[in-house]
Amino acid sequence: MKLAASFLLLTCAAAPAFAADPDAPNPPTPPQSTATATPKPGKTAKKKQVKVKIAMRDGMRFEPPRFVANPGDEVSVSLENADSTHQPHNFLVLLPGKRDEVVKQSLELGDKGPAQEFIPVNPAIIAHSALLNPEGAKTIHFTMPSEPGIYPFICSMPGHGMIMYGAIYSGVKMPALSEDQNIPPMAAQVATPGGGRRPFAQRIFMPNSGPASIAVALPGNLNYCWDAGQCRLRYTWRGPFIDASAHWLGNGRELASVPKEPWWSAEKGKFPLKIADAGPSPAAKFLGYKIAAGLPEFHYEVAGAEVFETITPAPGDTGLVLHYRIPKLAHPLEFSLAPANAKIASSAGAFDSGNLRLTPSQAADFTVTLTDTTPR
Ligand SMILES: [Cu+2]
Repeated sequence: MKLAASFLLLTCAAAPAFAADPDAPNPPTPPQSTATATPKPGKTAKKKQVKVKIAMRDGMRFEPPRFVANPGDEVSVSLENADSTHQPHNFLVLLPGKRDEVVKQSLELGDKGPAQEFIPVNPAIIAHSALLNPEGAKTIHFTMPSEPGIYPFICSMPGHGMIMYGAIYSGVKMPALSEDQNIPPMAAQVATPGGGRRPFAQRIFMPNSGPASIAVALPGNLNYCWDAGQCRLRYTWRGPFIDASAHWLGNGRELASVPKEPWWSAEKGKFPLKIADAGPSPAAKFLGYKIAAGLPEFHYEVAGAEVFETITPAPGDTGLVLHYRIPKLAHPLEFSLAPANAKIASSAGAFDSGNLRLTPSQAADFTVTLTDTTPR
């Protein structure tokens, strides 16, 4: 008993100190914007400043391909030419809707191009950098115009602007990365772990989950977040996989963002498995996972029993199937899951108001199916 108690204490002490909600130990605000408000000195509020770092990457890409500002903001963009193929690039900010026009005009500069550093004369260019040679770095400053809108930015080197562009969302809502028509399709793919491949598993910081989370894109159109700290499925959503641009660009501790509302989320603080007649279960202990056919099989321990869990899509993408293997169980297993928006069924035993009791031999190999009942 004493051992079990000190283990629990240790588990608690290891939890992050900022966890106001034990189920959401990550900082609650997803990093939607790189904008930082200047603290108000005394009575006068200063203009908001937006500081962004943008790298010019191989394959003629700006990274990140987009950012958020507001009309009137003072914007500084620190540019770095990180293109390992040694191409020079520049950075032009344009008025909304002027991308094609300025790209075409820069192509028409012809022999005059080099002398003008490939920057045409056009009032639609509201700010620009000089040409950045390989490994060059420069910071440019400009003020966002008072009109809200989607302000394109481009590289105007001949042949670059057609694919090397991005967008500033100024006072305009930014769409999900995968649905953004104002950035190159390649840019969205690069910021999606796996580049749109399914199945795909990514260890990453996820919103509304513990710091040790694994996001999984299943074949079809379902995705889920599994919390390795708590050894359980946290939520599942349909549609595009996660957007990791904030994570890749930040210090690596930023949260990925989930583009769609989950159709099912686990109940807070409730672990689904309990070994019956074995007293209160200590916290589940994560033992690792392996990838088989692209899908992770999670391995953990509950009250001395080893559990193997794999999650697959239900036929027709109607929901998720949780496959459990608990090979050496000495006592019956109690299983409970909050239905939320799902209909829950099992391959053995029967759910009685969300609770299932299985004999050790039934628990050796069983599935639980969560069927999505939300209107689609
Ligand atoms: Cu370029």
